[in-house]
Amino acid sequence: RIHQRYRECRDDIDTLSPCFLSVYESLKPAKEEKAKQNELLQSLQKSIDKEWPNAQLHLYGSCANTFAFSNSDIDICLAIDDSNMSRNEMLLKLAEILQSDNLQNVQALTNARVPIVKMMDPKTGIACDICINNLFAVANTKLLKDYTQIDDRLHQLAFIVKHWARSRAINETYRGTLSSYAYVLMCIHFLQLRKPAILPCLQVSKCPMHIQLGYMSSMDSRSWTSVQEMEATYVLTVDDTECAYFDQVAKLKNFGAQNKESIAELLWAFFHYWAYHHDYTSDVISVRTGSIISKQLKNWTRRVGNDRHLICIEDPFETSHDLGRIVDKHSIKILREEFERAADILQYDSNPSITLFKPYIQ
Ligand code: 3AT
Ligand code: MG
Repeated sequence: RIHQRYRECRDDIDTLSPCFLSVYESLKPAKEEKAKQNELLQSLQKSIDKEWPNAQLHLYGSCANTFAFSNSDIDICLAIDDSNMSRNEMLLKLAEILQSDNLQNVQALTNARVPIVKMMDPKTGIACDICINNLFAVANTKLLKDYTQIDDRLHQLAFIVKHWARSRAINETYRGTLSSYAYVLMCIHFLQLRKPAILPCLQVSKCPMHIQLGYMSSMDSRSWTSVQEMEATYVLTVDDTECAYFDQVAKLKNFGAQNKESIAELLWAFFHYWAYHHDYTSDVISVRTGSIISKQLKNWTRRVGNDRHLICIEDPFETSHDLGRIVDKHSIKILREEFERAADILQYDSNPSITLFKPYIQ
């Protein structure tokens, strides 16, 4: 480990970028998919309006945060203020509405961690999960999407990491590995910590200003001003928690320009970080502060019930929520072996953009 920790990046690393970029291009969904999703959303909104005229449907998850592959399922949140009904009653009623609208395979999963109605639209073939009043997910979806507007390398890195995780069967929360949402947060955090930084910390009002300004030292004066003015321009209050951050990201378009690292170098460094540098015993990654914070500070030092905190990823808004808590003794070993495998492939393999994604056969 010590030896790997200090190894230098291979000399030909930049020649690998075009291959990774073509993998990335092949993963991006076609534009028509978006149109089909919107069509479905509008027709669902019409069915809901008849029963609940004040309810709103919001897309969230990968189809709304720009990190969706082709043919992904879509995640929808029904925002409704109806104090006469419990959430389960609403879910059952929603299932009834959808069924009478000829949607297929309608199923209400009232006991899931996030209770949902599942269904499939026979016209477009799109599968959908609908949850109720999960507004944290709406806010974190927008945060992820806003980060992607700042530097294209986030989108490239996160797509490739998601594809790798899916190919290697380590994107399965029901088996104790990480969600897509967790992988995207890992990518954002990694880019916040590059030197010079590729991404800022948008939840800046909670973060000491000198840290932000330190990152910006070599930028032009116009961007400098916009960062000094960086304050919460988006606020959504969910269950007494304020989800607030600076969302005028068009002003931060050049933020990462000082950093010239290519996608291949970033992938190399990302996997090396998680394989050989991250301190799994003491550290928590925090997109909210754009820094590493300690497990001690969060009181995540030992197992509580089923939450083990063996890899700690702080949720940017629900800050008591560790996205790694589902990872257990067995799956942390698998994850770390996969990080090491990926790091070693990027270091030595002659064809890493193929080998990296070799499907894991169970
Ligand atoms: P896929 O392309 O579907 O794999 P996704 O981004 O849709 O990726 P998920 O299906 O894992 O990701 O989750 C859907 C959204 O739900 C993403 C995020 O807005 C929210 N979400 C997922 N897991 C959590 C969590 N543990 N805490 C808070 N929000 C979450
Ligand atoms: Mg999803």
